[in-house]
Amino acid sequence: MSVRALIFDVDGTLAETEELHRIAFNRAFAEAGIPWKWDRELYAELLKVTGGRERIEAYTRRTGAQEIDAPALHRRKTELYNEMMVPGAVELRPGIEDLLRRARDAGLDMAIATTTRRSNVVGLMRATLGEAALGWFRAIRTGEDTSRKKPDPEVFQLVLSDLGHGPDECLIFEDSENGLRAAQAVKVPVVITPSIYTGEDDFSGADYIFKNLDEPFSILKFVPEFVFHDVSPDVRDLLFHG
Ligand code: XBP
Ligand code: MG
Repeated sequence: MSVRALIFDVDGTLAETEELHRIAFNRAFAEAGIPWKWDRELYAELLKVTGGRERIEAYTRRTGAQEIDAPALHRRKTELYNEMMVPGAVELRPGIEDLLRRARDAGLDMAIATTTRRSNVVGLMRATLGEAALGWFRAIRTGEDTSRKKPDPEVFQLVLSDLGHGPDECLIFEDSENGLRAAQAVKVPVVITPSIYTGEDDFSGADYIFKNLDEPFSILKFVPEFVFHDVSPDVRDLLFHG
């Protein structure tokens, strides 16, 4: 395999943004006078449902609450999230900026495949690498482009079609089991870096699992059946700085 494109999930992979999402949800609930407060333990559970609106709808069903306007609440949550997304609010995860720059220098295509909203991707880039960094990505597909969210593979299918590369020419970076299952469905090799909320997820079948992407010592484990030498030197160089 020769890698021609790197495809990145956003939340939990590029940055630990789920804490900001959680705070934004709680602020939107408080503003609307809804007596819900999602603590970290509950939020970890609720993350099994991808998509913020879908998460509100699932929680509404679970609590039996009446008169919850999930689309309006979610719109407000997105506004609050973007207000909070200022420089310094979150950092990119260790190794991400370096990996993006090295991949760019190496002439690889890069893409984003996320279930979150486009404005949140723009906000994250603006607050970290600067808005111009959005231009580093040849394809950006978000929850607004799909009718089904991860673990459904739709967002990855769109990105693969945008890029025009075969699955064996790409590498997907994910932090969650939902993301891994979506990636596996399109038969693209997957690098997992578990995030603060996904450490207990089932990552069986992942090609690599690293703590972070900053240095070789961050390897959590190699999946036993994975034969490292089957992978071309370009992947090795990217992940291990040569
Ligand atoms: C991230 C999500 C998103 C965010 C909230 O999944 O599930 O729903 O929690 O974003 P992934 P929105 O990292 O797999 O893309 O509120 O904008 O949906
Ligand atoms: Mg994620």
